[in-house]
Amino acid sequence: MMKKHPGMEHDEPYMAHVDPGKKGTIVWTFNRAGSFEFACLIPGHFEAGMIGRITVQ
Ligand SMILES: [Cu+2]
Repeated sequence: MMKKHPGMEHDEPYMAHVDPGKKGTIVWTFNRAGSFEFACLIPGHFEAGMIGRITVQ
């Protein structure tokens, strides 16, 4: 989706856009255990490894 629409705004409570050199905070509340992935959606960043995994026990 981001490759098709690179100017797409990310303005959902579960998303953050952080300028280079800056910091941001997202608060996620999990209501079940499991393994969850998160990633940067800027085109090429996911492929470059800007991904992570959270394990909720
Ligand atoms: Cu990125």
